[in-house]
Amino acid sequence: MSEQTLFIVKPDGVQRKLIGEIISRFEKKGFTILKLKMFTFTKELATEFYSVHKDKPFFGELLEYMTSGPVVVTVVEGNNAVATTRQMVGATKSFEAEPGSIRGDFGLGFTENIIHASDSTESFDKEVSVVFK
Ligand code: FUP
Repeated sequence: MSEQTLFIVKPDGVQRKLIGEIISRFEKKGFTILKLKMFTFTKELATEFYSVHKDKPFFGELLEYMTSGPVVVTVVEGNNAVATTRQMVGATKSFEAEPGSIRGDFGLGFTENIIHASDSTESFDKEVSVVFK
């Protein structure tokens, strides 16, 4: 079933010059790129984006990192997009992520884990409205 989802190349991914590599993987997989934008999160926008985590102990660190430099947000469309994208991204802790996944191939970090992807269509709807408002 064709679906849309969103991924964000996070500040460490941009700094490490992985934008092209990451977008290329999604294109080669067969996804259609619908929207693409580079911007830097303000504290306010990052708080809105990660509102589900706002009471977590790691929230301060997460906010600091997400606002530390530019990100690239992309909306893609294709078969089973949400689950397939999560699989391509890999486990949250990059040091545990499967080789072949983006986090598994390019990182060792936890907070700094290169890429974000929506975890459900509900999250996608919320996230797209925050970053493309
Ligand atoms: P994910 O869906 O894989 O991006 O992970 P989560 O939604 O669980 O967490 C959002 C982000 O918070 C993660 F990408 C990394 C960061 N995080 C921490 O820094 N510390 C934690 O204990 C949990 C998550």
